Amino acid sequence: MLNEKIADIFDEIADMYAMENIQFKPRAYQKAAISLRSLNRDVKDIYKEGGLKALNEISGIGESMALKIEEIIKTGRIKEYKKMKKKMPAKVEEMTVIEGVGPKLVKKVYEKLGIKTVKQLEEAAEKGKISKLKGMGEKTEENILSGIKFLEKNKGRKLLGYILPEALDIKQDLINFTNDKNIELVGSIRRGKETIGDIDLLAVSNNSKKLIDAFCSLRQVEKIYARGADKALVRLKSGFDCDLRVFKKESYGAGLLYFTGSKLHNIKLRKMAMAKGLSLNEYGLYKVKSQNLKVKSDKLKVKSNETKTKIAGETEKEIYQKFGMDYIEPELREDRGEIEASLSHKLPKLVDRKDILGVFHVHSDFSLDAVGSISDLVKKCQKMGLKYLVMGDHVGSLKIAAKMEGKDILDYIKYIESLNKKISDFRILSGVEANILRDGTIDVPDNILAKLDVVVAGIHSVFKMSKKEMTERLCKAMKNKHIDIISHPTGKLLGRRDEYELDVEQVIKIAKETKTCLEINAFPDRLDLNDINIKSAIEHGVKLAIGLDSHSVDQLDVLDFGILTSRRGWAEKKDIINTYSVDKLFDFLKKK
Ligand code: DGT
Ligand code: CA
Ligand code: CA
Repeated sequence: MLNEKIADIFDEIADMYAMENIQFKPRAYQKAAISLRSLNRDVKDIYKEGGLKALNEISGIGESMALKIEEIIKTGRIKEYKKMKKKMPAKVEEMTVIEGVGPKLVKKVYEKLGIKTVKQLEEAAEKGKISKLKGMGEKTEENILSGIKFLEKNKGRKLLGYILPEALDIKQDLINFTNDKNIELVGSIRRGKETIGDIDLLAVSNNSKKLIDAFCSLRQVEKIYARGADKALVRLKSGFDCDLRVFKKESYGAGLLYFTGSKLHNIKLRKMAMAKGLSLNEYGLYKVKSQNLKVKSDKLKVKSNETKTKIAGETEKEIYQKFGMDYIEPELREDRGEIEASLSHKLPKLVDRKDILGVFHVHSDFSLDAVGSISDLVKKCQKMGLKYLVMGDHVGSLKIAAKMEGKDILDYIKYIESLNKKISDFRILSGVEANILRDGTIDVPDNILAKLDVVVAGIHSVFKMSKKEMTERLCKAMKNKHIDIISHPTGKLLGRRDEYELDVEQVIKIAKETKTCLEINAFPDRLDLNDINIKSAIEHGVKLAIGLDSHSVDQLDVLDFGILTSRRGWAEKKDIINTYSVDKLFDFLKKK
């Protein structure tokens, strides 16, 4: 789709305006980019049907952005962008992906040192040239280097949130193409892991040639690495690798089990099989009998001969059953105690999409930071079968949004009340996301926090602190009785930066003591808390809230990633407050 290409250009233009200290313009381009990325139709088609007017009607796209889109559709380029690129030939987008590198830094290193690429930036930092520039110190230089290293270390792995839609598309195309219904995503995608190495598909078919041919000729395929009778490996145009393996019906379960992984889970199962005189591979579970055969020849030789009888293979469930185990959900298959829990019939009953009644931490255009009005968000939530929506627009002094303070927040609460009067069988809760300052305080007065239904608070600046200081900062915030939920508690950005220094165990302990919820941030770049921390929080009796951190109506769909991550953390319905009814939620919030 053209949408993605235009969105990338808009992002770059936004950065270039930010370089020049031009206000407002960057925001318009960024918002238009978000809105283009979340459209599920090609803008080209929208334009063809309804012209400029239709473009203008897309939420988040104003008149001037509509004109830019028209220009690129008609002429294939944007004049303004070409002009800017001449002045600033550095690869702005490539460089600003590095944590700690913003547009202004890019401008400075280009103007002073002629740096245009990440590679040149790395070389200059290594030689100590950056710290010598005015206004930059050794700290900046260190940050640049560690940011680049982090990117390199994570190269090759993609975020679940970006790869899953494409994987589902491919699966659906294959199903449509071949009429074979039994095609499944396996590997780390089926386990819902936060980052993914490659897409794995598994199919059942008696005509594997037809399926392999269809797979290799999919429109998404760029290159075929390998192609055999029952498997193929391709490179997709989007840059991902994708595997397909075809199985016969009688081995489907064993194939699913093997290729879903994880490797550690498989290895443990295979060892258990061996200890029982069984053998497990991707085709089935077998009983092994070894007999000593006496073979007559010149000398009497004793030869050991193994015979294998298949005892299970068609479904995963029957294989687990042969081990005396309950079925283990894919999200748990990491060898983190699930095999033992299954053997003693103590597996958790994982939270499910249908248990979810409401969503937290949703941004809207009220604070000018997101696209989509609260009314539109409500409509989408209702379509999703939800009963309530807890708003979470930014407030306080943070620069990322138009400042919403004091009276603005009161207006926001009133506005939400007025909307609530117009809808039935659904409730909007007034809520905000506030900033936890360096000293653990919040930059919104208590009397205003008290008027909101739900206060989410998170760290959005000053990430570099000692472990002790950072832990105290978060704990102090949790002791504030108005704060209900801590957003993205560990602060990591997948593929971009690690967690800040933090004693997570201590945070969990204080969360329990203060009756504060911790967030499971569902946004693909965050997924924070992660699976391991979720499990630990649950073991300590802390309640968790799936927060979407969405910035457009379509982004409400990230809920699915929040659920997958919760399940990977062994969460049950009772652990996740999104499963509470509105009444139960209010009761719960009152207890703090
Ligand atoms: P990824 O792609 O790095 O995100 O992770 P996975 O888990 O999808 O790994 P992948 O694609 O290499 O392989 C898919 C599954 O196949 C994996 O989860 C378990 C199984 N598998 C692959 N190699 C081995 C192996 O050497 N031993 C065993 N037991 N299983 C394997
Ligand atoms: Ca994989
Ligand atoms: Ca693979």
